[in-house]
Amino acid sequence: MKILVTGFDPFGTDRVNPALEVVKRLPNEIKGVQIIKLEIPTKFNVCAQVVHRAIQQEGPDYVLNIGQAGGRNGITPERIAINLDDAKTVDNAGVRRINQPIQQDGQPAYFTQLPIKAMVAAIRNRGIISTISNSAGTYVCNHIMYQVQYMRDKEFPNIKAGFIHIPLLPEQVTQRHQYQLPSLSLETDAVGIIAALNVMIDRDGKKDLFDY
Ligand code: PCA
Repeated sequence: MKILVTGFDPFGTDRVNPALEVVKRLPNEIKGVQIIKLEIPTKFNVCAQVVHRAIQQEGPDYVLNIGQAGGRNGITPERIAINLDDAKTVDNAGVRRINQPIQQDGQPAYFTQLPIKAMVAAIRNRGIISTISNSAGTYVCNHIMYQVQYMRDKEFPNIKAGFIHIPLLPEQVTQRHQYQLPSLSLETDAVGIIAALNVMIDRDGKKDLFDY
């Protein structure tokens, strides 16, 4: 089995992205499952092209995209991706997409195939705050989650995919001088993401908790 895990590069005023940093820290293998790590650009469409190429090359069983969510206080697996780009700011290519569907012939929304309830439970078991999120926003993170689901819909039906948002790092909060914002250390991010990956591996082929 193979899991492709991606992390976005820094965007906006931030110089680091915890998503990319945590991806770099992951082991190359968990329980005999190969973990393929990929940096992707915080750019509409381009990020999807990069992931599409990696899926073609690697043929992963799972795709897990990870991104930063400033203001969140825990590790939040996303339940759903919607067919809409509506950005408050430009992406790393200087593009701002407003009220635009991502794919004309895609579904309005796609649910993740990941066992997000079991993932949340496992992350909490490590003493880390974790809740399911019901919106990945309308910026590049929702975009990539939607695009991977669209690829699954049209081209790679056997892939299971999903997205996890993680909080800012303490140093990002300090740099912004927005001291009221919550943060999580990279060490804790890594513990949480590894717990989530273990659940994905253990529950492969089984239903999610509470789905019975
Ligand atoms: N977070 C942004 C895009 C890249 C990232 O890490 C988002 O939540 O859309």
